[in-house]
Amino acid sequence: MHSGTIAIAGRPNVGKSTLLNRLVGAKLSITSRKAQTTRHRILGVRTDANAQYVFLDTPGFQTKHRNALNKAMNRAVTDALASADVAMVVVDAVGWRAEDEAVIALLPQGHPAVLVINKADRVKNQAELLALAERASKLADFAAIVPVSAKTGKNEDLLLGALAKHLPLGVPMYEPDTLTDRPERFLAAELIREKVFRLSGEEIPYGCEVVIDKFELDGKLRRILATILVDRPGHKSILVGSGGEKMKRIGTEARQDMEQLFGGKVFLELWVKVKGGWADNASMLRTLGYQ
Ligand SMILES: Nc1nc2c(ncn2[C@@H]2O[C@H](COP(=O)(O)OP(=O)(O)OP(=O)(O)O)[C@@H](O)[C@H]2O)c(=O)[nH]1
Ligand SMILES: [Mg+2]
Repeated sequence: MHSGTIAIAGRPNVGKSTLLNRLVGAKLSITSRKAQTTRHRILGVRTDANAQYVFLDTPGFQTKHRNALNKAMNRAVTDALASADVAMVVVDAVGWRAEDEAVIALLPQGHPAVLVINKADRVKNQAELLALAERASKLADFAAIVPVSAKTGKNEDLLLGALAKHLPLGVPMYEPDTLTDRPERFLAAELIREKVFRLSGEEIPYGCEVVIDKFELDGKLRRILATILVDRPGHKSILVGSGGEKMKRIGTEARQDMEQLFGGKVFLELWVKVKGGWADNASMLRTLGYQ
């Protein structure tokens, strides 16, 4: 059986996490319109009759370092690329940028790389895809170039076929029904963070983090107590202000996603706390699970 790891790398916002979720058939990795949504390496497993794909979703690669968090995020990208059997570089069908070239420059020698042109649903003229493929193939020797749409599922099978060919033959690493190596506690925190990214303005998401204070199984019910850390007092007032409507929505939507992913009822209680400077504090970042 073909079985191995595939690092998913690309600049922010090209649809890496949407693609991971599509490929594993579950909402494992959080997604939003905002750049830098993914902050950790997210492992997702898909097991078919002839192949086991162990995907490693990674944060969008940053060409500008702002703080220790950004550095940790970029490290997650280079570590995943170094450890994976195959690299999958994702670019956006609309708009080539210098950052795409920076990602291609990270590809380690000697590992096969596949270029994925995502968001193909946004391109009417196929010549545009060809021009992009040509441009990219001047920069690296890609084993395959596949246009896909993570949104519609277009060319999913073609992509899987192109990847399987380059996975080593051997015994699968995970049981066939394994989805991820991340515990529910981690996934719960991520789903809450996704709602903050999706439901609050431009500034709050980048300064926010989520900590699970309690995660208890009470029969089939999961009781979760979580705190959203924000960078500034002003951010806290925006989140909890105006009758707590925003917090209610964040809580409801996060809870619904958790119930879907975990397959059981969830009771979720959310708090907001101000914790300035966490994103540039090495020991705090370690506590939060960054390496
Ligand atoms: N039209 C279209 N939109 C897509 C497609 N794939 C992803 N998107 C959208 O693109 C945006 C970014 O998607 P993500 O999956 O969060 O992107 P990402 O590359 O993981 O982003 P970071 O984690 O921030 O690096 C979201 O609004 C997605 O809905 C696609 O195939 N077609
Ligand atoms: Mg992502």
